[in-house]
Amino acid sequence: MQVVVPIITPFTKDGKVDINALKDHVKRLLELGVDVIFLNGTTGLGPALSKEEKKETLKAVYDVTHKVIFQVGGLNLYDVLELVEYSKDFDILGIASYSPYYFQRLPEKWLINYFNDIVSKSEHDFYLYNYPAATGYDISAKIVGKIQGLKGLKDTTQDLAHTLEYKIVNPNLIVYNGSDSLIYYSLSSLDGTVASFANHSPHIISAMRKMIKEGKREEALKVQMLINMLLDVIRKYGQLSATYYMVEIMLGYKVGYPRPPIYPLTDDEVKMLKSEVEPLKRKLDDIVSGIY
Ligand code: ELE
Repeated sequence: MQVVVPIITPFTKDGKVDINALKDHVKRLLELGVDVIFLNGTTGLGPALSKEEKKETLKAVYDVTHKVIFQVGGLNLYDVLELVEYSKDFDILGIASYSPYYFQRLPEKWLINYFNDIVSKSEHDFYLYNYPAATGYDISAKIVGKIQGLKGLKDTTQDLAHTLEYKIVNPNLIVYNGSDSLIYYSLSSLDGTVASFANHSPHIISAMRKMIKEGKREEALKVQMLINMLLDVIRKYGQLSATYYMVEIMLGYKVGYPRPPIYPLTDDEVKMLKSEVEPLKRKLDDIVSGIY
């Protein structure tokens, strides 16, 4: 029942990675029950980071914890393999990659080659990040069987049956679902959740995990429903940007800014976000207080 956070990448106002903010954020999330840091994912704006920035984030986070999955994917395999090589100096849990994206109608064989090329060069365990809505490719359970030496997989779809299929085909795979709206189900029936929500509400997910462990299913589901209501609010403001501001609203500290084209929210938007979140936050606080 692991809680994995696809961590945001904090930037300064002028668009540089804010290393100290990143390290502080990691420390805080670990204290609040997060088990693993997934670096350079979607929420971390992975596709918008340079190769050098990806190295920089690994180095920074590694100072705080070794419980890291380092996402290396990209559209230039030579850059990807450079990051794989770079990761060898770090004693981390594993590396990960999404599919090559943007270019459509790539033959399935090329997608398999891409992942096999990464696995064959890596000394670390490999986790596949399947996010069909973003990449245009669904690396299904059937295709995954053709990739050698896979340790685990993060499936970002709203379809739990799709995610479970990987477990059916290979019970030894570590399988996570990456949708915030399915955290309860991922914790209950998979190896855990990769939740962008854990950036600002790790204590709420930790409390939910405890409820599930203690058999308090109805209470845990109530938390999931409130999370879904909160997601509806957050998404109106642009989830990738709003997540930064949610950290201050939920946890009380600032984590820097997103970087355009993920634009920062205006002061008015932050105020509105806060006022819409507050009533739901109070309800969640009531349910989880004392539990975590
Ligand atoms: C999810 C995204 C998906 C989390 C990452 C993640 O950021 O790397 O809104 O469900 O499509 O993939 O947060 O967001 P939705 O693993």
